[in-house]
Amino acid sequence: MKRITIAIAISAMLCGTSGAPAQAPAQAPAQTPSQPPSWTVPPESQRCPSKWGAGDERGSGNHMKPQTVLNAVKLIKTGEVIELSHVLGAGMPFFGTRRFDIHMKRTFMNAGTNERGSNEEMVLSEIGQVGTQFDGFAHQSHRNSHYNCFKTDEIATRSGFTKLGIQNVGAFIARGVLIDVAGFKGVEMLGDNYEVTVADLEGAIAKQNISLQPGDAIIIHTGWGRLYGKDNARFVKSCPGIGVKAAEWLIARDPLLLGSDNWPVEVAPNPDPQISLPVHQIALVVNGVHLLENLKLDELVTKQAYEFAFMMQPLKIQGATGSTVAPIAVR
Ligand code: UVW
Repeated sequence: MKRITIAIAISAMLCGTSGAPAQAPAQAPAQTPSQPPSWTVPPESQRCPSKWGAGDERGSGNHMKPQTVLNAVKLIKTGEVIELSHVLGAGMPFFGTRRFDIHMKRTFMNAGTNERGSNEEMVLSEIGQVGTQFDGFAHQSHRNSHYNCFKTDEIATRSGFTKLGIQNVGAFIARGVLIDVAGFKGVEMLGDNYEVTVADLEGAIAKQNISLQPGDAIIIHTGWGRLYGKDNARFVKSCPGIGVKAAEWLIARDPLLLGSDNWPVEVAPNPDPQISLPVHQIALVVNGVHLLENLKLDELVTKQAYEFAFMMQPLKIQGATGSTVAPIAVR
């Protein structure tokens, strides 16, 4: 009897006296901001249909044309291949509760006199959003509204997105450019929440004697990747990167994608505490420009490879929000 009473008491503590599930502790009421946020999502009337047309799902991926490939291939002079991805494994830094668990299904012997042994693995992971990763347009929204005003509640199902899925993206073979902002600033790594400015981008581009062209895969080196796999707690706690102004400046150059060696491409947290990862919305929701995160840029930077053929094929996962990828630079 005593045991039953204790059990009832514990369950009452967990569920509340009404038997309802325990509520999260009430949050402190949001303080009235003293000034408006530094950026707000433009209304649908201003961003839809996208410049690629009503119903378009490819956004900046529309840059991929045969001529884009031919232009990129012209940049290959020696056949040198530089890998831009980190190895997938338990030692990766993870954003939030993301994980990557690999379980080996160890050797089993097949029937037959040749005694053929087989091995394989089971991977449990947010496979679209871990490691070096490519963001599709289903990944982010403004409230219920995605790129080109597709509505979350109309396209999201238990088995994937019926629109904007990563399988639609296709292969990227395009001109890649590296903008070495850390190098321009004379440091190995920008500060923990340094916001890359338009002047930084312009300065680095001028120093490197390159120019941006529509359809480029634009890759920004912050140096933050030096922490990847070495100090993962610091890597994901914050990061230097582009802010709203630099993102808008880059997107006005009409890129194929924006990539970086940090986890969200953009500065985090945003210097304006009222807004959360605004560059994710500016790129993915408002303009339909893809993001490429957690790039491994050390070799590209050391070799001062500022212009190259960029190649990448996202995994063709039906209805997924993104893809772990292994892009390469070839020159
Ligand atoms: C977020 O959703 C913040 O993740 P990522 O930076 O991986 O796009």
